[in-house]
Amino acid sequence: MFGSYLEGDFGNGRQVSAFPDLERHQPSVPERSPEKRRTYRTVWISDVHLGTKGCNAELLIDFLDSVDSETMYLVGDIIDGWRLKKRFYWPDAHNDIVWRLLKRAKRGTRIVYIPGNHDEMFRQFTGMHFGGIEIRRAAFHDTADGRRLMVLHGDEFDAVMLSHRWLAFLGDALYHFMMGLNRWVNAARKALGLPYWSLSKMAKHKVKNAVEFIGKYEEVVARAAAERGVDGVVCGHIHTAEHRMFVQDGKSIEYWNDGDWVEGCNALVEHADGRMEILNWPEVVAARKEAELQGAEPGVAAAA
Ligand SMILES: [Mn+2]
Repeated sequence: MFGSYLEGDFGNGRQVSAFPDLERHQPSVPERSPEKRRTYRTVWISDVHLGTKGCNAELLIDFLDSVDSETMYLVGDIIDGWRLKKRFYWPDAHNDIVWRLLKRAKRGTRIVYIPGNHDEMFRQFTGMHFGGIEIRRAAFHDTADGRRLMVLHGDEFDAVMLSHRWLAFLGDALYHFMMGLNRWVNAARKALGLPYWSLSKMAKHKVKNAVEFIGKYEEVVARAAAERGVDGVVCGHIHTAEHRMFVQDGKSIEYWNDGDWVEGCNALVEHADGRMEILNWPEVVAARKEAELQGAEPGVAAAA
């Protein structure tokens, strides 16, 4: 199913084998030199949805070729097994991402993969290692400045959010429609030389029910983290990158969501001193292109 990368039946057989020979198989998009990368202590990404058209592989490849870290958490929904079962879709760029992740593990990055609901077929491998990637159901991360964070995908809280289920159904159909629209809008913008633009990011901030749902979700997750006695939580699942602070029993709890690579294209990073930051990769790319343009035309830089 995954060519020479991951072989196995993701329906009933539920097996994964045959990892690539990283030297013999080279990615279709050549990897940029690993020397020039920005290095962080930790990187969190989730909701990549490999195996769907929604996955923004181009931006993720750019991110992986630009950033390195001591530890990397893959916070679920990396491969979309649900969609793959319905309709097989696996372009070369998706292999390129798997190649880059395995290569990164081989180079010494500690990679912890916490499967989500769309890649729950990997949950049965909890506690095992594949190609240097550790599979876990959840993890605890200690930051450089001594905070303890619980890391999990976040679909665990869907049951708690049952009253909002109608929204989830409506949301799914609407979401796929909007993602289609998002691709068309961005193909047009790209042709015009305009930077990437997120349609649903705007919509999420405009639609009252979605805002309420997300706000409630964040609170539920943060409260659960507080009950576990940690300082905060990192999750994904709702495709909305966010940092919020909550107070539970007089103790502050931090909520982080690392976003997605379907339309927001965000990653969460921890700097060497423990400071954390949400990166918006389309903005980083736009800034880099702007700088390159100014570098090429000194007159423009001077005027700006
Ligand atoms: Mn999910």
